[in-house]
Amino acid sequence: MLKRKLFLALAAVATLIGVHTASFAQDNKEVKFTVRIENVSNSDGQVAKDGTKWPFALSPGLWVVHEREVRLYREGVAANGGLEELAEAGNPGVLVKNLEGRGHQGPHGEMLHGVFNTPVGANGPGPIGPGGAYEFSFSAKPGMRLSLVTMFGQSNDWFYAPKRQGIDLFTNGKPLSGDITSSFMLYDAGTEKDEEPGVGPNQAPRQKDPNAGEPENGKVHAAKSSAFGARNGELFKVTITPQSAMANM
Ligand SMILES: [Ca+2]
Ligand SMILES: [Ca+2]
Repeated sequence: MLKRKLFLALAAVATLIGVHTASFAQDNKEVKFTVRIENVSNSDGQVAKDGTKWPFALSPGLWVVHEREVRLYREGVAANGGLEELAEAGNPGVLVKNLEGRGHQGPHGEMLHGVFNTPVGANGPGPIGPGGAYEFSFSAKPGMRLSLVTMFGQSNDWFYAPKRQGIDLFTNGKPLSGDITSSFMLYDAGTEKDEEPGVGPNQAPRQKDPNAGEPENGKVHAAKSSAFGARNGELFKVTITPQSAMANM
């Protein structure tokens, strides 16, 4: 079983590498990066106040590599429909559609985006529970930054994202490499009133429909009241690996 799983994981990575090398091989200034989002939370689960154990999970999400600020969310501003869908239902589909109206070249600068929705080794889209991981790759050149959003599973409307400007992919021309987990913040989309994570009746997988829950009518804000906001490295890990050698192929 384990061997097969590893094979599938390697096959998935090989596919990603193949696609992106073909698309960007002409521009040797670009560096190919691979990002891995891993759920490193305790496989025994998180413990609710009533003793219920529930698994920490992250949803499928959206990544964007951009020159100008991309504004997937703005603190202090009401969430748009796309962010609400991501934060409440773990579905990046509407956010992706919003981005497709913007050109890759133009007033917003160069931009590329994609969805991560299939866990490494899995056959189809789904969230990642303890031990699970998403991976995606892209090519970028100096001046570009990475943004991404993923829902905190079993919350009402929480999501993780880096600061609004995104994460610089280069410093003085040198590509970013290593653990970037601390660059992510936990936000409350302000669209649905919070229940205790993992046990609330209006959270997936318990809610009756994807939009179930009491409206919050609030604005996007840091989920400061939650202890989870300070537990990044214990719950998930994000690493980025540049493969500079590939840019010269
Ligand atoms: Ca909320
Ligand atoms: Ca809900």
